[in-house]
Amino acid sequence: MKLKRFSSVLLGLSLGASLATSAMAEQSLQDVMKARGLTEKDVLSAAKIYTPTGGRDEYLAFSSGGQSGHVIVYGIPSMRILKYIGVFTPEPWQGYGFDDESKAVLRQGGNDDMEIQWGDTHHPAFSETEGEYNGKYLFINDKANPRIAVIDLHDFETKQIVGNPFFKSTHGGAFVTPNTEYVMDAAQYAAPISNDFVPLSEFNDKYRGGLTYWKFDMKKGKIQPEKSFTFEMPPYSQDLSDAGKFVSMGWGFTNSFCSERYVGGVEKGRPPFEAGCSQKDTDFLHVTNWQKAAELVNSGKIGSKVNGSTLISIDEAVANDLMFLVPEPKSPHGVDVSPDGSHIIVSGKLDSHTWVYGWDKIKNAIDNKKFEGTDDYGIPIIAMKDALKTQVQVGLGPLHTQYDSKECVVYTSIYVDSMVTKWNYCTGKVLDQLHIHYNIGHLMSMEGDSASPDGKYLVALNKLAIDRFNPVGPLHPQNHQLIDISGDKMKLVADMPIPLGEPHYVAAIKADKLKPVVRYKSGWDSRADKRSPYKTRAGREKVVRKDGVVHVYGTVIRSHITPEIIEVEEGETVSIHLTNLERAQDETHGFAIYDENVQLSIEPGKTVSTTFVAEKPGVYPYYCTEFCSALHLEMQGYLLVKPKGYVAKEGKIQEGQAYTKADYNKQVKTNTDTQAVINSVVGFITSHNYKDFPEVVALVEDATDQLGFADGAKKKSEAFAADGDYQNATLWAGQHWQYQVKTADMGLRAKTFLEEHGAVKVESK
Ligand code: K7E
Ligand code: CUA
Repeated sequence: MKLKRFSSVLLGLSLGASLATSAMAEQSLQDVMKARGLTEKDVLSAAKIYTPTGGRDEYLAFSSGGQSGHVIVYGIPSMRILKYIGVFTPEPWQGYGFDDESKAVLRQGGNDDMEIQWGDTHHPAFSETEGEYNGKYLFINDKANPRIAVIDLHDFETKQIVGNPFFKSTHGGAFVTPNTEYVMDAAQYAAPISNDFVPLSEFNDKYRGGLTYWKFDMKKGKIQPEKSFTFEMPPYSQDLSDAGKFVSMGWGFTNSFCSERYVGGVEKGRPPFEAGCSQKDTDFLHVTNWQKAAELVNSGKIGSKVNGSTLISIDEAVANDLMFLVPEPKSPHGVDVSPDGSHIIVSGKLDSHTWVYGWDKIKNAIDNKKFEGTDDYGIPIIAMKDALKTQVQVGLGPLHTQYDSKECVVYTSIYVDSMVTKWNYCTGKVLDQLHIHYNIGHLMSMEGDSASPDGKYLVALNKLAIDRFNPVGPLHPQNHQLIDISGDKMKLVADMPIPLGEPHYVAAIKADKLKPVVRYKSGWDSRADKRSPYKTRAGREKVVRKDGVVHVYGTVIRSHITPEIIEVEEGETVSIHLTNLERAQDETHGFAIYDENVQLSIEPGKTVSTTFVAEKPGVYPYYCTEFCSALHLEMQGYLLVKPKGYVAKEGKIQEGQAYTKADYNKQVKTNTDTQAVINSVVGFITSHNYKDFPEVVALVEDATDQLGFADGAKKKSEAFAADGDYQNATLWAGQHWQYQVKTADMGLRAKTFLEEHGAVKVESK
């Protein structure tokens, strides 16, 4: 009976295609267009992004998740969301912030008094080698609780969070230098560098902005706070940053939007911040020489330890020619360095022009000490005319600029006018304008921040969606609009709602640059990226009481958790360590316990831990939370928390069924028949060139493991049968069959893969 069902799965593989054609499928393209009211233009747009089942995207976009504290990964052009990566916020699906290992990551960079449970993520940035995205790491900042996180792209997990020792907010991050020597992160709202109370009357003297250059070690994949340094800056409300490259290598650019140093107080009848911060016609672009600063810091010539970290004072920066100011348009937002490092484009939110600076001009002024004066803090100011190349009228409220693959061609987001302006910064000509919906913030072209942008597509990150989607209440999703920029004219192609906070920025990388793993080395602590001391192998599961903690060394594999019963006493601290023994792709198991706030994600190879105090006596079922197999629901167990001093009464566990010799024989017959099916699948695989397909090799390895377990169960059942214990003999024979089914399941997946990928027959050896 069981075998029949199983063979029909095999048969179904070859039959499926010829069955059932629905009424919908018989319609012509014209019929569908008519029924859905689509124009030819719509259908063309659809064809540009439609990705047939199994198809892959050319680019992967990593979007800030805004207030969610996550990163959102989606494909371009399909605009299909692939993953949310937990970064500053717990994310239960991934067990992030629930297992002990990730709790440790999440606590990094926080403040000691309170565990911060969220982040205001703004700007993701890829690690670079010679200005090109290398596909290794992604950085993202938290504006609210000034932190930077490092995400490892080999498994898409957050590995490190560092907190800024000086600032009370950071917006101008993350931006990387061309070889990821440093990750830039600028302050936003000025605050005292000391962590104590300072009255606002001392704003000019004691409140400070700044810019941190976080040292990054590409080999270790870690930011090194002890080798990082921070520029003290005037309280000008520093905003975005960008790093110079090639001709401007070694320099960084950071703008500011309130060089008025205004302090509001609307409740006291004072004009509000917005009025006081937009009075001057210009603000200041800060130009910093990080390469020279690093040399001076490393040789101990400048910098002092403040709050446990290196701070370069304004005076030191000025004395060593490390910091300069350039006037920039009123209330600027974005600063974007051209791919060759020769130009810097800044847009002022309250100016309809973008300003194009020439690095050659700025450098010339610096080299010749040609300044128009200094600010109140003694920082040299380069005159506008000595830095500026041109100003181009692009529309009202320009914010951010992205570079195209075509020389001198750029795209600027126009917030107030809700459009994208395509223009040429060499000729100063506007080339095209496209209306978007609505109020665009950032925009992003493919590999747009690298030394060689690909162009092709542009994504508009719109702040308001208003009427674009089905209404879902007063809080609307954001709208990412995909624009085809391959031709002369921009073409709006698709809308994608983003319902997870306000994503400020996105970065997109060529998908083939990423080579994420499908499984971990066995017993891997993925959060710290090292072998876990709690790694457990099949058959070595154990419970150890040590230093007042009950350590449970367990394993998970389709479809059981070992151990299935955990007994502790009330008040004991329990630390459960689980290793996923699977090698198959996409065979994750979850682990949840009633009423203990426990949810783990255990991907193949991973070892994770959860530690809690079993406070109340009671019965706590636990189970696997990923539908991993046909017997997923049976992947369960009990944590029994016994009252203090509890003495067990006599008596065995009562089973609901009794099995006989006939039951045993029936199960053995089923197993023999199943083995024949497995053998035929194995025959198919081994008679083909399966070794040319790494995916299949992995499946075969996994199937072999399962078959090994099957053997173990078979031996146990035979031993019990020999003793005449048909209860245990039948149950172990049933377990033998379970392992066989899993083996066959993987065998079939391998067979299907080979058939679909044109495997060829080989001579058997
Ligand atoms: Cu919203 Cu770059 Cu934080 Cu502009 S930022 S829009
Ligand atoms: Cu493992 Cu469900």
